[in-house]
Amino acid sequence: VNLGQLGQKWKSKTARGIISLDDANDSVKSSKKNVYILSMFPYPSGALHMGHLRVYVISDSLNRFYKQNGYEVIHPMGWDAFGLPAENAAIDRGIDPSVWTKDNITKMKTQMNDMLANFDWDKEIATCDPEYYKYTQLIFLKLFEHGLAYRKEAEINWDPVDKTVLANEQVDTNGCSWRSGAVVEKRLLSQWFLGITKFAPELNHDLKYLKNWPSKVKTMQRNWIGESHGSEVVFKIDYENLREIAVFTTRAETVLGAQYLGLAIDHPLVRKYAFQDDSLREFITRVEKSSEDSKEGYLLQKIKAQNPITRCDLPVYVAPYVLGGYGYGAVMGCPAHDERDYVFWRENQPEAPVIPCVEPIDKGVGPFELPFIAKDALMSELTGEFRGMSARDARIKITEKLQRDKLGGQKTQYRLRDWLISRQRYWGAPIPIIHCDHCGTVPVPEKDLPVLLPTLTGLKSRGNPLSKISEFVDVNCPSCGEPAKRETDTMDTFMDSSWYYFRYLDSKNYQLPFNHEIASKNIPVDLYIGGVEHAILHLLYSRFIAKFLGSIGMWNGSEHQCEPFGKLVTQGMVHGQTYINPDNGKFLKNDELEITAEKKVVIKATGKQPKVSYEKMSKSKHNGVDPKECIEKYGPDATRAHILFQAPVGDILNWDETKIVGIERWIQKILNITTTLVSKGKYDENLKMPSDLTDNEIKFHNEIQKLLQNLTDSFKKNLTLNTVVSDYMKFTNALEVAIKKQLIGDVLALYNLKKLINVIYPVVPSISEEARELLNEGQGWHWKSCSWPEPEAQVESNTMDFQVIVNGKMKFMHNTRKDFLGIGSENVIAELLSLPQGKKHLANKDIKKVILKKNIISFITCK
Ligand code: ANZ
Ligand code: ZN
Repeated sequence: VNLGQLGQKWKSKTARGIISLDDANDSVKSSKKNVYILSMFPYPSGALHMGHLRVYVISDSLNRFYKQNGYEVIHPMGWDAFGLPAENAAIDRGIDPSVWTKDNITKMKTQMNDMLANFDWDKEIATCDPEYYKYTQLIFLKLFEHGLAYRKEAEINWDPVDKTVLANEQVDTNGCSWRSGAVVEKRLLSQWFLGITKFAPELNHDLKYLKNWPSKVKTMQRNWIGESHGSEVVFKIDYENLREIAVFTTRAETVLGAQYLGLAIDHPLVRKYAFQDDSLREFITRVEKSSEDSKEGYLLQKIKAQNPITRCDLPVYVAPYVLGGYGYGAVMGCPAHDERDYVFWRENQPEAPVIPCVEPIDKGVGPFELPFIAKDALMSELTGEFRGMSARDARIKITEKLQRDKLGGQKTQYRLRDWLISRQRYWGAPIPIIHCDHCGTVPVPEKDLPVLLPTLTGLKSRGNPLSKISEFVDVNCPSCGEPAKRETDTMDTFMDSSWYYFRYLDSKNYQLPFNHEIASKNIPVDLYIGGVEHAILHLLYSRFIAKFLGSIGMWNGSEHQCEPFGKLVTQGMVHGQTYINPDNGKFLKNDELEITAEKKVVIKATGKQPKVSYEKMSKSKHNGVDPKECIEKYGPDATRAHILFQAPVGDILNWDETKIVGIERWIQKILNITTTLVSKGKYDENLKMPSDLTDNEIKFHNEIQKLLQNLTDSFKKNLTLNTVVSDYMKFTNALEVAIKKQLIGDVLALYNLKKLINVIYPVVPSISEEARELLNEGQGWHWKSCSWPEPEAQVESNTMDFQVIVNGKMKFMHNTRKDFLGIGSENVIAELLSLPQGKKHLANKDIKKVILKKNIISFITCK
């Protein structure tokens, strides 16, 4: 058969879903439970790539499995449709980004149908659809209302050619834009932020409830949030109207050895000082420009900081290694106990001593090496009342004292920063804010949502066209009615994708983003499948928004601490076969290679063999594979089975098409078995398992039940979808052999063929349907039920294996009826002697003793 054509034949039916489940028995139907299976929605670039194919094969197989098991499956699909590529394509081609996007959506939907992915298209959403972004804007307004959306000056990466803000990841190591190549400038701009840091404690602690997330992903989230337990220490100063500098430390006990304070270059005090100090301004400019880690500091002559414990005065430096965005942007420098502080102090105060305040527990007499950074230490003799105390105890005591003196106390710090969502771009959800000279920042009233993106007939230039469209910008203030200006920034597309799984559940709701009850019933999503590249940002933003929406009562997730995703599966990447020229290390194209008569791949030009490896698919490596071509060539079923079979879902998949023949052979076998059985005669559609089974039939039956149990577990518990395919093959082979060798009767064969046809449905749906049709046509049946075959009880055999032991050595096994030993030793010996093995070991032997016990027949003989 031509598998490509077969896929086409069944496409419309199997892609639409389970065609036969309605015929499943009523007990299944009445006990329907919900399960929400979600795969990360794609950016509508126009074509599916192998990563998409892999993730949707996984989610669709599970979707079909759960449907067969009587679940009400929620399996939606949509489009993460805002973003830069649409805008750039529109500029290059002079078309509206929405037109380009809609076009691509149509193309990709066709491809999803071609791969037989069965999505609930009635739930479909596109984030660029006004009916969707209306609610993205509403969520923004809710955040604003709760003080979680605010505008602040921030230093951003500005691309002067593309006229846009760039994310840090879009600036290369030379400080140039990845797209335009221009040298990126730092600019201070007013930007919108979301207060995700307010949720940092929950985002960190609730990770412990995510038992079904890969621990790797949880670790990445934990590191990103970066919770750190320590102390705040306040140093008194007297500079103009400023009275104190606070620092964050995880080593409060080292306050006794603090020798200076270090401030980040954007610390407010430094900015203030720089107003009156030209050389500080020069220093700052120099440091900002240089890409190296500068060790040079700048002493603020006019400031002294008082140590809150020792009351000594300390010098204050501007120290470029101190990060502006962490803690208080200030450190207490302890050269004796911190590597960076040590380096800084040596550089800036080469003559000054380095004074330790803690020492090794097993110090001995001699000096010890500095910096001494172990946390497990004793307070040195210089520390007065703390002397001899463990560093840990001193840390607690000192923090308590600071707290009493109102000069600090316990403090938990997070590395996580607030989320910058402003984009100076057209193709995104407009931020629903109006700037009024009289009223300030005014939210757009909910009734006026959505703030529609104006349609553009032709985007000509890069940058944000919104600011140039006066119909968009010039509005009246909703509060005082005076002329005002609309905000022209649009939102980061991560904002669109932070709540889409709520909207799927209620995508036709035109009053609310989603209904409270529906969301509370179905979220957390039972199974979320997607790429590990989203392990940090997308998942963190989604968790934040879900928790926020929970906190304002939009849904109730109390049992799950308002977590959006119950189980997370991160699928591995698909790597392509890459050929490298051993002479020059260049990646070879297909047409630079040929296959020899011995079926070896060689380089045309040199006849040499290329180096073969598997690498991430990319244009430059000429190793990309197009899912579309694959599906046309091998059909959707073989492609799906191949993808699952090649690697466990979480592993890298090395795409090797030569291995697909194995899958094709297996599929062919199923269809052959079906035709063979059809030719054997006509049977009743509702055939039951025969009651008197022969030994061979019992063995066969029991083997199949084991496979069915494995298959059920693989789908439900372990998600080992690669072993699903190998178990399918085992099932098929067992059936084929049993029929060929006539080990089982036709009724039992047909009975199990029906199971096989149903059990393969999740992975190869159109093959399942084809075999069903062959069977129905051949037998004149109307068999439609597609429900999952539960494993049946094992049947106990009438026979068993006996070990035959001669003089303590196991010689052979004998399979015979269970009551064999009851017939007496004479008869046992007689039966054994009738076997070739028995003759070999027992004939002409003088048997002294026979022991019959359980499954053992033991002989003692004379030589
Ligand atoms: C004094 C000290 C002594 C420190 C010592 C360490 C060792 P984590 O665990 O990452 O939270 N620190 C605080 N704010 C900083 C900033 N804005 N930029 C750079 N470094 C900063 O690290 C906390 C430690 O990092 C703090 O503890 C502080 O140095 C430094 F023997 O304070 B420590
Ligand atoms: Zn106003």
